[in-house]
Amino acid sequence: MMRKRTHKPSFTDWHKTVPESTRRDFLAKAGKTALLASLGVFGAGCEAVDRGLLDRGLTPVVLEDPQAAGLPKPGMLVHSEIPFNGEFAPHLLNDDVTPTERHFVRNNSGIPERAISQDLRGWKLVIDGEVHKELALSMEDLLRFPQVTMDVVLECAGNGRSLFVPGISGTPWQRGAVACSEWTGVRLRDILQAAGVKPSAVYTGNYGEDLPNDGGEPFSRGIPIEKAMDAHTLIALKMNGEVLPAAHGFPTRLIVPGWIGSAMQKWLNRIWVRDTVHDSEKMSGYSYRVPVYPIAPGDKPPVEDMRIATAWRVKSLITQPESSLEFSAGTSIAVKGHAWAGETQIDKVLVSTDFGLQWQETRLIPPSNRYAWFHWETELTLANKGYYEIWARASDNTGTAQPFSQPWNPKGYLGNVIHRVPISVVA
Ligand SMILES: Nc1nc2c(c(=O)[nH]1)N[C@H]1C(S)=C(S)[C@@H](COP(=O)(O)O)O[C@H]1N2
Ligand SMILES: [Mo]
Repeated sequence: MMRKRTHKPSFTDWHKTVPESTRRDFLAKAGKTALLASLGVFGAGCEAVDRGLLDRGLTPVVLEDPQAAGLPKPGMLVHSEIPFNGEFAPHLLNDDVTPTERHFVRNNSGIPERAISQDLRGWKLVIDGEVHKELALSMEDLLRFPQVTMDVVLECAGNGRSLFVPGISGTPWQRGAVACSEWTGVRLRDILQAAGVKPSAVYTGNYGEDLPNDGGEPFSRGIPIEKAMDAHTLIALKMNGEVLPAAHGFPTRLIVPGWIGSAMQKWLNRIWVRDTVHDSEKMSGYSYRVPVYPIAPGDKPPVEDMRIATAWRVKSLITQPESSLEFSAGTSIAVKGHAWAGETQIDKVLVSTDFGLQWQETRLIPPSNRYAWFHWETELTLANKGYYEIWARASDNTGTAQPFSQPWNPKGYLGNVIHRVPISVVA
């Protein structure tokens, strides 16, 4: 027997999810001119926009309606509409393979028009730089290569940012900017081999069709050539068996298993093979970089002491029970979740209900393939009434386990502090 408590603890603000009816009028209500001005796109007033004189084809990209791309997804916690960022509560992520309608969305810019209209006309994927033969591949060309299907964890580097103390600006992801969907596509290695990688190749510079609203540098990141040549690194053409949805990168995106989500370029249209570490804006400074040594919370190390964030750390999520449920004393409580570990292997997941004094093992269910998440489950019985927290702690085959307190870094990346789910037990 369980029922929902009426007073939820304040750290689970899922009721902020945008309801169907209000988001529809978001742009209208906000006032387009005010919105543009607030985004710093134009100075005060853009009369042509305000008076509806620009038709869709001429609409500034910042005014693209997320709805055209099927956003927000029902039940999503929306952090921002332009660019669109939204995630799901952990209890909505219980599936072994995350359905597309539960996969978080993280955009740095607008969704390209081509993706929204699913239009392949004029689309090519260019491979250039340190290659013997430059390629410009059409979708038909890509489909001629062997197609590979894998379940892969995709997690934003900033997932869990809202749990860092002191707080950090940026999208305040809770725990749901992670998913494990099924991706189908071509091995990046096969494409690079077709182009003939020169010995001078060091890194890729990946580009997509999305352009920033402020006219700045496009979102571009890269990966070392060794990771690009790994058999698991894909140019994905499908997600969960369907052509890539607009929000997730139509027509192609990179899947770089085990690594932070920003490595997985969406709306991919160019891979520039470079003879140096990719030095775009999003590879430099404090972007997607973490200190090389531990720092005190709130400190900002000099930029030369920052390194590029790559693989995820060992991590787990409790997907059942949902936060803040009430149970009767003495009943069995099913506890479930997932665990994943970047480039290492999950070894075990332990759970505790007494703030870490005692731990119990969970049953581990290995995934279908490497780089997909493990599932774990157990049952708990709490004999006495009271407030409890279910804690889950994963460890990997190198003996590394999740921390109890989040090590801090200036941008709130790679958060992997243990997940704690509050419940109450009544007599
Ligand atoms: N072209 C492009 N690719 C991108 C991004 C982007 O803004 N533009 N965001 C990246 C980041 S930071 C993440 S976490 C993932 C999110 O993928 P998803 O929206 O499919 O969940 O895409 C990555 N690829
Ligand atoms: Mo991200």
